Amino acid sequence: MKKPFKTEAEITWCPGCPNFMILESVRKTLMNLSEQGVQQKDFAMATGIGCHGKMFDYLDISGIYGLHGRVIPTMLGIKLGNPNLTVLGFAGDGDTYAEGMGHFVHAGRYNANITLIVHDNQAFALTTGQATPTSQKGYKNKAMPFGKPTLALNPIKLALTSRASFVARCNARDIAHTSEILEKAIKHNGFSFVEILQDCISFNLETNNRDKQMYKFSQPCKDQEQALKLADEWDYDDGKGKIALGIFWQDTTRTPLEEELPQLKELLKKKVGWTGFKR
Ligand SMILES: Cc1ncc(C[n+]2csc(CCOP(=O)(O)OP(=O)(O)O)c2C)c(N)n1
Ligand code: SF4
Ligand SMILES: [Mg+2]
Repeated sequence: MKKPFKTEAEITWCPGCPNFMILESVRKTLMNLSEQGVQQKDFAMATGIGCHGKMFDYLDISGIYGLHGRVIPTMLGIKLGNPNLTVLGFAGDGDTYAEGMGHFVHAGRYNANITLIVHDNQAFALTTGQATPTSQKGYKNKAMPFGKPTLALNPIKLALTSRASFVARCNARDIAHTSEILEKAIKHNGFSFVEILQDCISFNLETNNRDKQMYKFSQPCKDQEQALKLADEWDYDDGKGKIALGIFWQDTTRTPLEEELPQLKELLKKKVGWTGFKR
């Protein structure tokens, strides 16, 4: 029998890849939301190109299989076309923090009501494991046999300082927690960024199995200073630091982009996209 929100396409991820768990977390979230009245047709997605991008093939909602690095502009395009859609973006760490970085730093400022989900496996996995901006210093891969010579960036700190109004991190292997965070992210009325730490069992094995380093916190931080401090506990280069999981920041006082633009506000009020707009 067909499972809700799942296509019947054959799954080609490596057997045991935590992407399977991310897919289950997303399905669980969408099933919860559909019980609360959101219909399948109300969701739309954009994906990048990479192992994460295959979410497009396996998740049964409409969308655009985008270009590598262009998940955010594709999501914005969908949102501007019909602000009533619940827009989800599935992106990779290479996709978001390398080629797509210019979009990432502006997304928080724009604050459109969209949810960006980054599958961070600290590698360009689909292209056989080259180093990304979040790979740890010293990571040996085929393109850098002597190890990555540069430091990693911390996307949580970057999102916080780029004014994202919802910033969270979770563990791909914890389906219940990831699904809980995703539901809150989708319900947040503004730009939500969810970084999912994901093992890649074929490349960058050094960063796998970090569950013992991870701990969950329950309440969003009360201010940016506290959120930055928490994000600083682990700098992505460090094999030892404590990895905090939860909602680092949620600002509910901001107005989303769609509500700042009169034409889009009208579409929201009428619950239609541009094709249903009567002048
Ligand atoms: C515009 C463009 N640049 C580069 C590529 C090559 N490319 C395809 S997948 C990929 C790696 C993706 O890595 P990441 O975004 O981390 O996703 P993962 O495979 O790890 O899920 C790259 C570099 C491409 N297809 N298109
Ligand atoms: S290469 Fe890594 S991320 Fe890609 S499917 Fe295999 S285990 Fe998963
Ligand atoms: Mg990756």
